[in-house]
Amino acid sequence: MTADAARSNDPSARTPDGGGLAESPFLLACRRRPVPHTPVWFMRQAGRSLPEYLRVREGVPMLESCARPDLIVEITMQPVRRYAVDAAIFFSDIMVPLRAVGVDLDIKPGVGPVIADPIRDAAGLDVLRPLSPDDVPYVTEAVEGLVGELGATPLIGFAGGPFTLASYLIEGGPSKNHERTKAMMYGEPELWARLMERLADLTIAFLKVQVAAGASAVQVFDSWVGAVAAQDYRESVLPHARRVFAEIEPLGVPRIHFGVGTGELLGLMGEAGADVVGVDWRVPLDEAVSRVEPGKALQGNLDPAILFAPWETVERRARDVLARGRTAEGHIFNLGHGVLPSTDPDMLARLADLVHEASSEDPH
Ligand code: 1CP
Repeated sequence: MTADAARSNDPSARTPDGGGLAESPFLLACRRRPVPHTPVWFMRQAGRSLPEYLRVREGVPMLESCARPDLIVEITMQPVRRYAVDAAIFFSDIMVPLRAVGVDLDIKPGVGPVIADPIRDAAGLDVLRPLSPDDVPYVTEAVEGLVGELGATPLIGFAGGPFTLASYLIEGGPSKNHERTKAMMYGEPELWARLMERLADLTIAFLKVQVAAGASAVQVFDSWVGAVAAQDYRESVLPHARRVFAEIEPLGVPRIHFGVGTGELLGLMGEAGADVVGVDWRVPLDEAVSRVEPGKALQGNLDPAILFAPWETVERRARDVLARGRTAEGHIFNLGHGVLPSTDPDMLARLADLVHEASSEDPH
């Protein structure tokens, strides 16, 4: 495969057999087309719970591992080798583009992202300059390498959503209540809008780099946006989310929009323009269908904590998710949030197999 083919947005150009990728169950389900079985992948499937991940990460700080194409390729491939997943997710972090434009931050083990100088005023915005592909050459190189290795398995690129990025930048790190973030959103709407515009620009640019290098789909993780009431989402977040999805649309890849605790926001998150709305475990998928406008596929939504219960319970709950997912125009099976770090990898392996077996008996 040539580099040009890898960079093309025509999926059929990317596999030696000329069509395997376009016919992948994951991409078909994103497009609400019939599938031979319900596709499955797991948010945060790379890293965290895998012993082979912990081995290759030994002594390598998180942000350094995200800047090394050899490690990115290896870690992205690890869950694909282990589980019968229908898609790979690029190994990176939502903070990588911020670091790449010069935000002084670290990802501390056991804590998460920590920002040296939180953004609290207009002068703080200056650090958020536009991202160019030259800022993240390791992303381009790793995506190109992965597309070659993955063959007919699609690669999902991702970026953080503007609210979630804003929260880390304003709070200075992980936050339970997002109080400073909301204080700016409610109290300084012009400053908030300028910050959100710059973050949306970064998200768009980071997704474009991944798609240009060959990613077949993208997911926007606005993980913490469920902290916002619907009316505030509509006024203060939706315009920015809408711009992200509108600017990615011409690239021709499916776009997934995910957040946690977003039951009250599912309709608005659909309105933001993604092809697929991610649903956490709090809202059953058949109920989510009625909250999201027609013309969307759904992704989700087994509670990641279920994987700590006996297999019989996992199986019963997974079959229930599949049955409810059949009421959607397209369904991609996933957890309701990321794989929890102490999850037994064998449970995920059995779950991926079950999803395939149970859904091919009764295809969507
Ligand atoms: O499958 C994968 O793990 C792929 C890579 C991936 C993804 C998709 C990582 C690696 N991070 C992310 C996205 C990400 N990062 C999100 C959105 C997904 C989600 O909601 O879970 C968020 C909120 C972050 C921020 C972040 N980075 C946190 C959360 C902290 C908090 O606010 O509670 C943490 C702990 C990190 C560090 C991180 N990112 C990724 C890994 C493997 C790690 C652990 C760091 C380490 O191993 O040292």
